[in-house]
Amino acid sequence: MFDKILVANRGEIALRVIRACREMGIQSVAVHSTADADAMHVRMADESVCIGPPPSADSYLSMPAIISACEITGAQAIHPGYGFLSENANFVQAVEDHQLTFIGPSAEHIRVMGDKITAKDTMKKLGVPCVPGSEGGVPDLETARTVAKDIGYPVIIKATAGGGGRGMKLAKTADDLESAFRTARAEGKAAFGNDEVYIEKYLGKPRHIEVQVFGDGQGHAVHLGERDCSLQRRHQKVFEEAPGPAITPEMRAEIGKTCARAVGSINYIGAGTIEFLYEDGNFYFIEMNTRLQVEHPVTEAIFGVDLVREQIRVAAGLPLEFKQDELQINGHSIEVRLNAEKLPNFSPSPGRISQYHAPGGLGVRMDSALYDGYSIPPYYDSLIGKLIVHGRDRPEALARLSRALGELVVDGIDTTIPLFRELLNEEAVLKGDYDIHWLEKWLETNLG
Ligand code: MV4
Repeated sequence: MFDKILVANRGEIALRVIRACREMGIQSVAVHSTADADAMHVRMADESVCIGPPPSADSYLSMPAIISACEITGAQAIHPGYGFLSENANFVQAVEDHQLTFIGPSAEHIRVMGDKITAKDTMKKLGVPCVPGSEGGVPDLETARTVAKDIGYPVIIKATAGGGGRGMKLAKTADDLESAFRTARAEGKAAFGNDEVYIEKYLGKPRHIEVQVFGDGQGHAVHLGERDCSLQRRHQKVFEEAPGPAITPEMRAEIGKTCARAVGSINYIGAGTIEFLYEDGNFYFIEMNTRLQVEHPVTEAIFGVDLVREQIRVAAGLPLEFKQDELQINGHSIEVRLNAEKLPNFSPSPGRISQYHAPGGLGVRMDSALYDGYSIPPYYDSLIGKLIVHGRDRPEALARLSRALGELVVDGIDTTIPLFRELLNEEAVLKGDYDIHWLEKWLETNLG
């Protein structure tokens, strides 16, 4: 096992990793920009290293600065958290070239899943159900017309280097195809330097269901059920839950088995998430994320496992601490993402926290790096914390969420907390009866 791990991140996820290290008797090293000298992750780690000026490109994204920080402190492994360098295959390569361990998947798996066409091709060959669409890339407009006519309109054109909603264009009819094709290409080229696109049948009212998988890198893999993350705004999740309210135990077992078999057969190591659109009882693969996700705590709550601990164990060459048949779902969990944003436009709201009070009690987990008097710097994303509740069933989790939101105090800045208090009055949220478009429509009606 490692003696010392460097955490290449900030905010609540850096705390999350430091906490796992401490429970495992592993020393932790925080890295920080000059804007984060007073940040909680710096205080909570055993050691810290300043790695550069405020812009992420010069600090949290600086590979030489982070690798140097390992060499200075003697850290043997790097946990990337989410975002930043967590899905950067070149970084994994650089880490390994320096005889350090990346706590996460191989550079090759990150590369394969980072290209959406190769990801889909790989999953299809492994027996994972995919959205009907083109075989690989679509090189020109003529091919696009043939494919679209074949699968039937509406279709969606997606940039292979995209993901998270970028470089994606809908063509409702044949009249829209040329424009959608050209725009998706241009966006892919501009944003990612890659103009390759592919085509899928457009699903009109799906849910976003993602399956948590975990591999030991030796061909053994398990699944930890699904999360329903349909409540999103501009491709940013705001409310996530596990298990999915629309998923039966039989469907879970079937899709879970398919996903675990798929990642086991490629010797995947660490945590991964296989994203699906779910409509009319069918799962359709869209993307795979090769990182620990923001919403991992809802899975931890219902399975009673520490996913970061397991990431560290498998990176050190140890086996997983549980087998598939030992994983049982207990109750229901919901997470809400608390952002420093001003409603109704969700504009960033950095500034000083004059008062912070975290909720507590049975079934309440608050993952946040806030403290009284902390100033949220304007350079990074607006996530200030995650409130995660766990109950014996969904109604109990909802009641607990409502109660915990009532206890939570974040003063001095604007936050998205009032939004959750309102959402908990909505029939659709209370019943779990929503799709990926529900929240945007609700915001339009209620805040627009
Ligand atoms: C789709 C789709 C409908 N049909 N693909 C958006 C982000 C990226 N991960 C995939 N996305 C979508 N792909 C087909 N074939 C609709 C979306 C989509 C969406 C997906 C998940 C959660 C929220 C969404 C909001 C708008 C569109």
